[in-house]
Amino acid sequence: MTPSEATPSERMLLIGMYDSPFVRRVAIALDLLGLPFAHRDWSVGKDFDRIRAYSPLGRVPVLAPADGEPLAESMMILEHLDDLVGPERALMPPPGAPRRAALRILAFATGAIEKGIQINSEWIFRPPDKRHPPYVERCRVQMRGALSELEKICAAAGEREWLVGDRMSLVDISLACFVTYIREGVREPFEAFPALAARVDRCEALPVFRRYHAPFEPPKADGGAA
Ligand SMILES: N[C@@H](CCC(=O)N[C@@H](CS)C(=O)NCC(=O)O)C(=O)O
Repeated sequence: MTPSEATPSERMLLIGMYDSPFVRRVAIALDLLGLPFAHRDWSVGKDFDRIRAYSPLGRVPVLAPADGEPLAESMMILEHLDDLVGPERALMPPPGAPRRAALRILAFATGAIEKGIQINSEWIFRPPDKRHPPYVERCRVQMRGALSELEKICAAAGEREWLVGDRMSLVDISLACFVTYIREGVREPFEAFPALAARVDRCEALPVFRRYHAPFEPPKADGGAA
């Protein structure tokens, strides 16, 4: 059976809204790999309990296969997707130098997005009198440090179409999803990172990235709205 022949009940279920950069990179990977999936755009605010029924961790993305335990953590989900399609089509570059290069870039991109999410969590989840500006500032310094390294990597890559290897990999997908969240959701100015911004803009113009883009909508800490 090819993926496109899967019936709705045989499809994987992806849980989480596309304004999450982690959910988004999984959706783009599923699409690029031709793996059909059903989607529930549940919010970590108002749909917290529904999400926890699939993953006690209560975070998104969650990927529930048609016939097994749900998986959480986007990187582990993505590794599972690579296993499903096999090494020829996998989105992570093969072991050796290409994978090491990919892991290095992914480490900085992941660090930057984690710091961006921590900056946002401070105002989303904490009341004003419980916020600690020095902590937010520290996160911002760390996020900008990682972005500066990514800028150097993109400047060195110049006009090369993809960052690692000769086709789009998880590196390009993750970089675009994470940087777009930092620009739109954390509102970080990007004048200092022109090569990074230009590379991300090129990816974001592709139809598959447009299909899974949603404007950032902060969840309500009390579960009230988004
Ligand atoms: N390392 C996780 C991060 C997932 C994550 O932080 N998801 C956010 C949405 S962008 C979330 O569920 N936040 C709610 C919470 O942590 O309470 C992954 O890669 O899946």
